[in-house]
Order: sequence, then C-alpha cells, then structure tokens
Amino acid sequence: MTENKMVLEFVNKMKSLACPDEVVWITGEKEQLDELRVQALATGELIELNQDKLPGCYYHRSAIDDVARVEERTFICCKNEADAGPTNNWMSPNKAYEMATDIFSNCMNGRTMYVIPFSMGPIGSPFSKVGIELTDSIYVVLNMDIMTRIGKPALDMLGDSNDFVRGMHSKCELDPEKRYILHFPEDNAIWSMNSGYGGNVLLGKKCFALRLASYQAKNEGWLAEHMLILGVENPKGEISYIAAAFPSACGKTNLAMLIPPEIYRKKGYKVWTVGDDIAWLRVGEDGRLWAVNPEKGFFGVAPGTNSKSNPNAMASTKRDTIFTNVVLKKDMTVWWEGHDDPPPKGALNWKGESWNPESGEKGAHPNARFTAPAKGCPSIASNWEDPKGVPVSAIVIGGRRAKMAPLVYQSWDWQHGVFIAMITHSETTSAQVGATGVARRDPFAMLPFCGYHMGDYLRHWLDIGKKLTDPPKIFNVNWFRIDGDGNYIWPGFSENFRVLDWIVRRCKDEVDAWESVIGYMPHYEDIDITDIDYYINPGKRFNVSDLRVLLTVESAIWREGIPSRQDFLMTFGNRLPKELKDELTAFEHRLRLGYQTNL
Ligand code: GTP
Ligand code: SPV
Ligand code: MN
Repeated sequence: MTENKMVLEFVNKMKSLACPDEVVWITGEKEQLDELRVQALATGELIELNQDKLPGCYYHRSAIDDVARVEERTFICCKNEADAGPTNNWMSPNKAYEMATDIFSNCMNGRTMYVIPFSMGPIGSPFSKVGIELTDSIYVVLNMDIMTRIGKPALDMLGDSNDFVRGMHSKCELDPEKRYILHFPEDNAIWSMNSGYGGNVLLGKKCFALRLASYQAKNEGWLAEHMLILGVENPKGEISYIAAAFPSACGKTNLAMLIPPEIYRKKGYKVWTVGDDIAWLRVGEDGRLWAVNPEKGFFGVAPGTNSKSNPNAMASTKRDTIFTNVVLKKDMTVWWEGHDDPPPKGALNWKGESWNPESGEKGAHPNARFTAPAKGCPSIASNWEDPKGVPVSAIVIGGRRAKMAPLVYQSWDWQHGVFIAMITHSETTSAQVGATGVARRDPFAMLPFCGYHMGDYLRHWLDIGKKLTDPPKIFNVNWFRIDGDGNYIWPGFSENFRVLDWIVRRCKDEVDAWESVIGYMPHYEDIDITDIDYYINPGKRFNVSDLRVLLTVESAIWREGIPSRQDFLMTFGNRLPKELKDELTAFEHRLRLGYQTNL
C-alpha cells in the first residue's frame, strides 16, 4: 500500500517483535471493514444490535477492570526526567523500551496485526498529521475508522515523509499489572499494552492528538488542546466561535452540541458543532487564533445523555455507532442511566450479567461510551472540515466545582487568562481510574494530557498570546455548583447558552461587566433567565437569588486557597513563567485588600 521505507521498516520491526500470524493493512475500504466486523461478531468482540432500530450499530464490552484511562500507568518517556515535569509520570526511554519489548515479545502469536494508517485532521490540510497504529484489536480498527480518517488516503498524504507517529498497541493478556501507556515524544512513538479501553488504545486521540501533538506544537509554534469547538450564530447570521477546555466528563460533548433554549431559538440563535474534545490551534496571518478539530467522530460519555440533555448526541448515535459498556436490552437496543426510556427489564448490564434495575446497582458503567461519526450530528457545522479551521473569539476554561467557582467570569487579558486556567480546580470523574470527586488543579484541562513540562507549556501559551494581534478573550465557567441539599444549582445543559450569550456579547463589546477580585463578572441582569428550565431538579424553579449565589465572589474562600495555589506554582520550580508568578502576587494582593467584591 505504500513504498515509504520508514513506514515499512516500522511495521517490519514491530512484526518481528510481536510475531503475529498475519499482517493486514487497513485500506479504509468498506468491504474490508465489513469483513472485519463479521470476524468480530464471530468471536463475540462485537455484538450486532437491532439493525432496524439502530442501523450500522454494534455493542462491545471491555474487560471489567479495563474501563477508563489509567493515569497512574501513563508515562512520558523523554530523555531528561526534568522535561516531563512535575505533573507527568516519567520513565527513561531505555527502561521503557526494554520493559515494553519484553511485554510485546510474541504478544500477537495466533493473532493478526492490523496496520492502520490515519490522519488527524482533514486529508490534504497542511495542518493535518499522520500516524500509523498497529493493533491486534478489530474493535480498535473500527473505532479508529469512526474517530479518524484511516486507510490509503492517509498514506498518500504522508508520501515518503518520515513525519508520522509510530503507534504500537496490543491487548496482550489484558493484564492490569502490565498495562502501560508509554509516550516517546522525542521519537514520535506511542506504545500501549494490556488494555482495550478507548482512551488507552485509540492512539490518535489523547495519546497522539494531545500528548505527542502538544510536544510537537510547542516546537512548531501552535497549540494542541483538550477543547471542544462550537459556533454561536446570532439572528444576523454572524457566527462567533468558542473553544472550551473542560476536564474529562465535565461537559465538553454536551456543550459542543447544545441547542439554545426556546426564547433564543425563536430570535434566531443557533449553535454549530465543530468538535467535542480536541482542538489544534494556530496563529493565523490575520493575527487571530484558528481552530481545527483533528477528529472525525465523537467518543462520548453515554450515561446522562438523553433527548432533553443532549438531543444532538442522541440523534448522532442512531446509526453507525459502537456502544461500549452500556446496558444491552432484550430487543438488542441499548440503555444507560439517565436514558429517556425507563430502566429495562430482562436486560444485561455492562458486565454481561442479567440485571435487575431495582437492585440499586448501575446497569451501565459510569464511563460507558458511544463512538459516533461526527457527520451524523444534526448540529455539525457546514465548515467543520475546513482545512484552515475557524477563527476563535473566546476561550473558555471550565471545571467541576461544587463550591466557590462562579458560573462565569472573564480574565482581564490573555496573561491573566493563562493564570486563571493554571489555577482552575476540577473534581475527578469516572473517566479516569481512581477516586472520583477529588479536587485537583488542572491547567487548561491538560493535566493528564500535556506531553512535556507544564511550566514550559504555560510559557508557550504566553508566547502564543504575544503573536496574536486580535486574541480571543478568556473566560472561566462552572456548571456544577451544589446547594445545601446536594442538588446542582444551575440547570446546565441547553441553559448554558445563557452564559455563552454573555460571553459572545462580551467579545463584541456589547455588554458591561464589573471588576471583582478574580476578574470581570456579569451584572445579574445581563444573564437572561427568562423562561429558564430547571431540568436537573424539576421540583425547583431557578430564580434571581440562585443567580446571585452563582455570581457571588466570596473573597474569604478564595483567600483560603492561597497556600495551595502557592504550593502548586512552586512545583513548577524555575520553569514557572515569571509573569504567572506576578499574576499570583497581584491576585493575593487583591484578595488581602478585599478589593471590589460584592460580599
Ligand atoms: P469526556 O468525553 O470524558 O472528555 O467528557 P466531556 O467533557 O465531553 O463531558 P460530557 O459532555 O460527556 O458530560 C459528562 C457528564 O457531565 C455527563 O454525565 C453529563 O450529563 C454531565 N453534564 C454535562 N453538561 C452538564 C451541565 O451543564 N450540568 C450538569 N449538571 N451536568 C452536565
Ligand atoms: C476523556 O477521558 O477525556 C475522554 C475519553 O474523552 S478517553 O478517550 O478515554 O480519554
Ligand atoms: Mn466528550
């Protein structure tokens, strides 16, 4: 399929290590993928769903101890430990290759090795990048087909270039003790072993498009970010694009596919989806920041998705979708917690056991996922594959915070925005293995995804800002404040549009704000809550006193965070940009003065 010597050499080298019975090159043609699907059905790797109700849809169960990304077992393997920084696990390349060579040795005996050439970004775009993933999993091949542009066109685009990511994946024995996700930024390589779960094995996604790409982006002068991209169209037909960074399972897919509340729809507002997870950002010749979604599909959280919370995701998953770790119903359709339909009787849970909805046990795994083609999404933007991307007016940083962080605020400027992103906290979710609900600082939602030293990364953000003559404005949002009864205060989901509207109006200089100790805050009356729908807790009506709670800056609580903010910044040592240290000093000074707060 190719004469590229470096590609052939890579495939041969891995072949002689893993010793598969056969090597199959994935062309991207439908016949070949259909044939692989048939094989996966025969082995039980995939289960065919009801083709009348869910055409082209299939079901998959992962191993029960292999359901999320394994951050503890994810490593950046660069030569100098210091270059991986304090937020990454590090292993020396020599040690990592030695250990992994041992694990990969003969791991594909009796299996087939699939060679998946793929492009992150539209074929032919100067900004796209090619990878080759070798895998022994048909599930991976079929997911990569949905998530990326696979096959011959990717190889043709590569030509005889050596600029491709070398991805090697094997399920091996799915042994959690030997599960490792190893990144070699200096070699453009990713080695992933003993897992079959999405984020660990779909190497184009977090491993390449964030961890390796962030490293490349640093060297090449652009940004690879954990961000959704959406367009807000106003009644005049003008579209403003927003890129938003939220940690895993904190609302990117939902926000990207949002449908505005009726009062806005009636006026002619619309939201267009460009991407739901990853953005590659470049400085344009016009001095603006331009965003491309390097993916071709959505790998979205299923639980909580329904026709009220996210109708566009529901529509996207009606065909050509792979469901992983959801409930399998008797009629061979699927269900999960928070689905429109009532809990089904006589169904199998995500582990494949017969499941009684009254047992109190969850039917779907909380990190159950759908893999769906982006082109099937009703809100997909007509220009979502535009090779030059879309111009970004606003960058939004979000976290999941039960307390303190207000609904929305805006930074003074780019540098202050980078500072806000650096100190943003979020509580962990089931998208990663480990305890959930633990607050941690997660700069730009990149804590588990930055492929190099986080201090250098923040410096790179400051440098990019200097190149932008018309930079996006930077905001922070939090949809997840909890009241005394443990309920979410803010209705969220489509109602988040009310906040996007304020953000867009700020970008167009159409609305005022007041200066709080943390940044610019909206005046209550500028967040329109007319006809707001309280969907999460139907017993409750959201009113202006709730809005006041969400828009109050409690300086005393922010003051309590001073030591932990200082400690966090200290971990970056001399790689912490001085500008951000200065921002912290200025912030603490404002806090001590109790300067301009509404409490
Ligand atoms: P990854 O795909 O893991 O990166 O997650 P994501 O950032 O795309 O998050 P997603 O949109 O899938 O939402 C994750 C969870 O948060 C789901 O259970 C949603 O129902 C819930 N969620 C999303 N948006 C909101 C919101 O505005 N309010 C509340 N309360 N929950 C939300
Ligand atoms: C996330 O965890 O942020 C995801 C899913 O989008 S995964 O691909 O597993 O990383
Ligand atoms: Mn998502």
